[in-house]
Amino acid sequence: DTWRYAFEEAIDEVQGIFAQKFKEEIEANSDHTVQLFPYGTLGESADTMEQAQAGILQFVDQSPGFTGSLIPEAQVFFVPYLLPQDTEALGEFFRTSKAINEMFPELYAEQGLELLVMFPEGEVCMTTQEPVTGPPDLNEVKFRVMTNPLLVESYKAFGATPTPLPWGEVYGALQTGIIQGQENPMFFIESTKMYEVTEVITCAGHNNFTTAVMANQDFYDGLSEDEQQMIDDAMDVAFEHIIDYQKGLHEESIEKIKAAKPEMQVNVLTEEERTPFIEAAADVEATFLEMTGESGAAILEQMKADLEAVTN
Ligand code: 6CS
Repeated sequence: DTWRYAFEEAIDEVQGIFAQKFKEEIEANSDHTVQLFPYGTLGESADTMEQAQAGILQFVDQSPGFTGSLIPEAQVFFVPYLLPQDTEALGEFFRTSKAINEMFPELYAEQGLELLVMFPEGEVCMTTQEPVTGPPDLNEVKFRVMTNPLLVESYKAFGATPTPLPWGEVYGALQTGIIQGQENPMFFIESTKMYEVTEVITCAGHNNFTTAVMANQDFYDGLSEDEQQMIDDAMDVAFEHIIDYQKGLHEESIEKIKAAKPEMQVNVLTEEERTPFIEAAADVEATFLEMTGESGAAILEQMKADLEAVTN
């Protein structure tokens, strides 16, 4: 039979490359067919999540940027400066983390979802109209964030005026001046041509984009153990493929942006310039703990232990 799998990006963007690898593995190892639905074919991210929960879709890729409104603990990925920028350490963290591989699956299960994998999509950088060297430069800047309460808190702490919007509205809102900034990994800034509607890219090292792939729980539970294992194995293969695929992608994307728009500024903040952003992160962490109580505190503590294990 056919398994339907929706994701939040185009077929040739990171989530699409991952999904294609998964499809290839499943189709090589079984009689199942995987039908891929890239961003835009079934609505916004919130729509595909509803479809996966309802069992219309068997698989969905939704980043915690959106899932945070459904599973508050998933907002932990928006505590600034929690994740390392070192891609080796980051890959190892997602492979080995107890928080990711044991604790989060229980929380997703409460929403009718079998969490299969989480993977990184690259350092998140800001794009704005004016240069940003510290929080005062974000004052009065209406800054688009994914629809996630903690991300709103982050950008408040960074001095901006956060504006949560679904992805589909971002290009137009920047073009018409309704918003003046947004953040995303470099490959996505390039592929979606965010550089056409902003002038400056600023990398402050505050986050790395995380995404998650899950299955409808009833669908997954109804499979044989062999089929479940085949899915888990295909996810593992796709995970290693996507980590490998992203090597050098950030730098290549900067080159492409500069080729397309030579006047685009790309700034990497110095340690000193980062300091006020790092200081603001403590307030965001405190807000995360207020929002999520004991369960959030347990996740955060475990994540810190898991990160410690891969960065030392
Ligand atoms: O900013 C967003 O909404 C989108 N960014 C990425 C990198 N993937 C999907 C998501 O919808």
